[in-house]
Amino acid sequence: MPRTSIDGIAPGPAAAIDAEQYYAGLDSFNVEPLWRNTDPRLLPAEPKSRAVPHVWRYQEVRAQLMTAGRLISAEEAERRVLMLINPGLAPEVETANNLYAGIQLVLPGEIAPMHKHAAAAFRFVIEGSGAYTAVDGERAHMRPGDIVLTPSWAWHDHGNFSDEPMVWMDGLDLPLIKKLEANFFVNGPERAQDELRPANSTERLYATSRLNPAWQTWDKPYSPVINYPWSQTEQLLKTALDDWSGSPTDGVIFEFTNPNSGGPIMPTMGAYIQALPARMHTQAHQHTSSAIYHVVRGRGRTVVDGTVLDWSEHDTFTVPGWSVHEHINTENEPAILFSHTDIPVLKALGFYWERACPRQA
Ligand code: GTQ
Repeated sequence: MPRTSIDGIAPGPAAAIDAEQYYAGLDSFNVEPLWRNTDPRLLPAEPKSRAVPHVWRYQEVRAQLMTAGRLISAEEAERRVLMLINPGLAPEVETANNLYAGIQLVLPGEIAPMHKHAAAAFRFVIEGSGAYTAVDGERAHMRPGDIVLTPSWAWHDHGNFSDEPMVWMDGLDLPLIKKLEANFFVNGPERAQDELRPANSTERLYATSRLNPAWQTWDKPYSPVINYPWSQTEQLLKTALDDWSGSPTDGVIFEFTNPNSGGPIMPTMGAYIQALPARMHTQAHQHTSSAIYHVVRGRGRTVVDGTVLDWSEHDTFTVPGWSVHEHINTENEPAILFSHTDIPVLKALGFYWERACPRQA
């Protein structure tokens, strides 16, 4: 039988092909040979984040933010925010792989004008009382420790009617939405929204997680709750610490939930509050989700892939995905950490894995 040809090319000995010339020529077709791949992140034995463990010290960031307060108004800036850039991910605006955090300042009398975007956000209040965030026509008052949701495509503006500066941490899913190329943004028709309902009415309506208003219809993929007040969170942590030691890797930890589903506050971000009992040294573990922690109270350290992150009140630090980490409360009082994570994304797609590890310290 005569040998057949492919595409009219008669089969010949492999030696007839000049390999270097072949590889050099592939560029012009925008293709690369998989068998010569040099990107270690393409098919690794296990993931290794480009994000690095890092602490942003509140006293340093706050000083820079207060200088910004003299440099530019909230209105001019639209949002007067110092964005926390992960040194391993710069120049991308990313604090962790899928997560963003920034520290925002609104001075007395200022309004951060109305806008909305597809990216979802929440605010964790650091200092000041008496500012509000208006979300889809309802004002939520902001006190330290409150978490205020401004979900995907919800109108929001912030105003400070008090006589002290308001500082909060913004948490957004921006890096993920950027990667998905699904972000949209629009400025509002006014500086601030008209009030459609009494201030804090949603907070009062969902005052307990066990009684939901049965006449409310809610078909959005995020929590209807605008404000999770610190007064309730703090009380719960206190009483839980009396009775429970919590998880070996995280102490007494609670997830902020969507009361309709019991699931995360938003499809792209989960939010947690945890108390590490006095002197607790947690067991180490790793998980595919990333986390950004904000220190609400206390002092301690977190060991992340051998790097020691020392933290104290109002510092923000990041734990990259799949890094081995353990928390140490160095004080004789409970330490309280707020965190946001991309757990809902990884779980929804079937990529959430976690494993226990030997301690590093
Ligand atoms: O307040 O809407 O820190 O759109 C970054 C992007 C805050 C906000 C940020 C934003 C906002």
